[in-house]
Amino acid sequence: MIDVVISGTGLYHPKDKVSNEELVSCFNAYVEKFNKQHAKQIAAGEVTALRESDAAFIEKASGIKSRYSRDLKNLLDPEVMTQYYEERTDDELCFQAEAGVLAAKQALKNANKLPSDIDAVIVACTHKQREYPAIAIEIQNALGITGFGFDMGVACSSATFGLQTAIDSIKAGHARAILVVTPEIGLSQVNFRDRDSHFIFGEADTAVVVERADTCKSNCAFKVLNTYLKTNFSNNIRNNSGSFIRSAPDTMYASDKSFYQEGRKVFKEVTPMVIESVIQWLAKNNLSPEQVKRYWLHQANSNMNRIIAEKLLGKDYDTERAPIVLDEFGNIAAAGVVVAFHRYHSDFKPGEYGVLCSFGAGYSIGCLVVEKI
Ligand code: CO8
Repeated sequence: MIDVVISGTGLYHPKDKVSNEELVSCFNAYVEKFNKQHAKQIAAGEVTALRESDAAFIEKASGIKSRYSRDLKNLLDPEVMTQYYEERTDDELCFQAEAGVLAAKQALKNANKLPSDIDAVIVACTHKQREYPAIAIEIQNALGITGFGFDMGVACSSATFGLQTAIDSIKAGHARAILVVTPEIGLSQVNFRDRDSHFIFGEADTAVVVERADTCKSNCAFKVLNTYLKTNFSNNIRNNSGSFIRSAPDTMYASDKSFYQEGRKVFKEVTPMVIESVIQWLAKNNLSPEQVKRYWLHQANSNMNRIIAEKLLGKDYDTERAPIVLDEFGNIAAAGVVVAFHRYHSDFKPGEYGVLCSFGAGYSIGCLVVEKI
């Protein structure tokens, strides 16, 4: 039996931070202009007036205070309200691969590994900049890694599903070590004119080195005791953009071709699913929720994470046991659990347990039970 460890993680994010207030001020300028332009139709009941957004609501309902953006200028321009990505030639490293490489280099350094020690790259994230060639193969090439690479995605659970795939590959003897890279570039998939969701997302890029325990040279590694995946089909988080988009030009830019959700339903349905699943999975490892030092949870909503942590650890739980990074980053989709782990693991002592747990569109839940070695 081959033991597998997480031996290093990396994080890269754009430098520009956007506060709720800045985002709301841009949104409300757009609302004011729209309502003025359509005043007659609104008065005649032909058009519905848009409602303003509110920074205090955003923080209270989600816990989000800021997020990082790659293009502040256009994002905060009420005439544009989206990020632009400059086109590059096919000979240049693409935007997403570049972000992935930056995170991957840091993960390799933290794992004390060279590219020659790695046998595969899995890009596991929500959105891809292009259909093919795989972003993973471009990252593999940029880092000088031999072996194989492929892209995969399960929205917010992409990283945990990718980690299980990598761990299984290593256990099966297909690779000694694998880089799981999660470059979340999803702000281009957000409709910043939609009051319900304009504040939710941010961008960040992560990478994780997983490898055979007997090759590990890291001074901070976690043995993977078990991994668990679960999916339940739901339409409550959806994005209908995809390969058929050119076949329906009339609806190419319709609102269902970007992120949309029934946020309240997601909250109510996913929260109990996560609690029940984690308790069951821990029991399979003869662990009680209390024996787990830290839960690195998906970072979508701090109220959701609080309810989950209260059920697992009791009402008065120490908040360091389920740390929040979404206040700074917003929802960074699949990168959320990895950022929480990356920021909050250095205090672990050998023998202490932790749980990485993602949840989101699908619905999907991915869970890794780990032990510091
Ligand atoms: N400003 C002011 N008021 C607002 C705003 C706003 N921006 N938005 C809504 N309101 C109002 C509503 O109008 C409503 O008032 P009224 O009843 O008078 O109309 C009131 O606030 C309450 O509205 P909601 O019930 O919608 O608000 P909630 O309390 O439910 O909060 C949340 C909304 C924060 C969205 C919350 O429901 C939530 O976080 N739910 C969990 C959702 C979740 O986790 N989703 C996962 C999404 S991500 C994912 O899984 C993968 C997709 C990856 C995409 C990656 C892209 C980068």
